[in-house]
Amino acid sequence: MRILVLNGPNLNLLGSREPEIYGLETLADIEVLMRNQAADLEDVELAFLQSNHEGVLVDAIQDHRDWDGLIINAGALTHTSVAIPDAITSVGITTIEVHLSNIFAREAFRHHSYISPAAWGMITGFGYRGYLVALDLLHDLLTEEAAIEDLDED
Ligand code: CA2
Repeated sequence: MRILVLNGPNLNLLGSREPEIYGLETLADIEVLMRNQAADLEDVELAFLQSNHEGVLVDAIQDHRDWDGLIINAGALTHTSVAIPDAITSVGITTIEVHLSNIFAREAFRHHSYISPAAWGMITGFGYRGYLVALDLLHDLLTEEAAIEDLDED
């Protein structure tokens, strides 16, 4: 089971600024935690990418079109990008949207996500823990999807 983890603009700054909003963990810390969890799940391969550029994120989604799942925190592009949800929908990858902060408890412009309609669901407001919950959920969901496909083949 191959899962791509994408992080958008400014998330490379995690751990260095605004810890009261985004927590103390760096993106590298989150990657280590997710890789440890993936090792426990045994059948999961992870790839990580952070970019400040919308097109790089779109390219990454297209390049991983054969992968099984996507965990994405598109950062501020969540509230502006049409190209990212279009890419997700085009490749048909099972997706969970994650936000460190609770976007609904913040400024009104953060309440709307263009990513959500293309995603299976959203986890928002639990800091780095959201990424770990997303990995668990995606693993569960993809395992279930594979079992249903097996049944359909019988
Ligand atoms: O809560 C989230 O995860 C967000 O996706 C983070 C975005 C924000 O624009 C979204 O509304 C919600 C911002 C990421 C900026 O990350 C920083 C991390 C540390 C220091 C400064 C910015």
